[in-house]
Amino acid sequence: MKKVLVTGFEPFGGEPVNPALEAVKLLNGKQIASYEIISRSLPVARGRCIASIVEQIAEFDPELVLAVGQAGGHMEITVERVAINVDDFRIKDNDGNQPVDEPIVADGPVAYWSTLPIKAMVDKLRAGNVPARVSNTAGTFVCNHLFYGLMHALACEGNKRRGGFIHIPYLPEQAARITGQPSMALETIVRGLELALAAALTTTQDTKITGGTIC
Ligand code: PCA
Repeated sequence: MKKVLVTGFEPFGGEPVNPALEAVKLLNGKQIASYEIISRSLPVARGRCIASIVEQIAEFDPELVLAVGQAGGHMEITVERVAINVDDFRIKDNDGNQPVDEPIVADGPVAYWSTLPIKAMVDKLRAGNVPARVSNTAGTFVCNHLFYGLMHALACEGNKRRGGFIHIPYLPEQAARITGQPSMALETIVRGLELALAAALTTTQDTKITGGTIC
């Protein structure tokens, strides 16, 4: 059976859990649109997370790769449009790195687009009653770093497999501790990821519907 690799990050920034890892663990071994889902964890570490996903791609030979990360403060599941070639870390990663304005790939392109149908994915989530939107920035921390590294690796192979990134909100148990932050139940996040994967696997030409912002 054809495979899909879904990754989730380990906890970081002092949090005991990362909803991305909790959610992707629940997808491991499932079947979506005749594809087998393989989920794996990644370290929140500059460089090492890219090396790890590249190894996982070599091991499983997936048709599609979806990376998932926590975005504290987000109210919806956000499907990322673009990864940019810069590391500008506001906090240290789990290895203690804190680069400022450094390229992820020296002499790499400024940015890579997701090669997933981001509009169709958002549409499918909303139709399934899961709050979602397109996001035009994955930040400048480890998630953007991994997203850029992933898209660079896929481009270097000739884009024979598709890839992209999704950010998800805090879990209610995290928001209850931090206070004043939005959250989403784990079961809703998991259902959202399943819908997003189903849309990505069954859509080759993205839907032309607006997902932009004014500023
Ligand atoms: N979120 C962070 C890094 C790991 C994660 O889950 C980010 O958005 O960069």
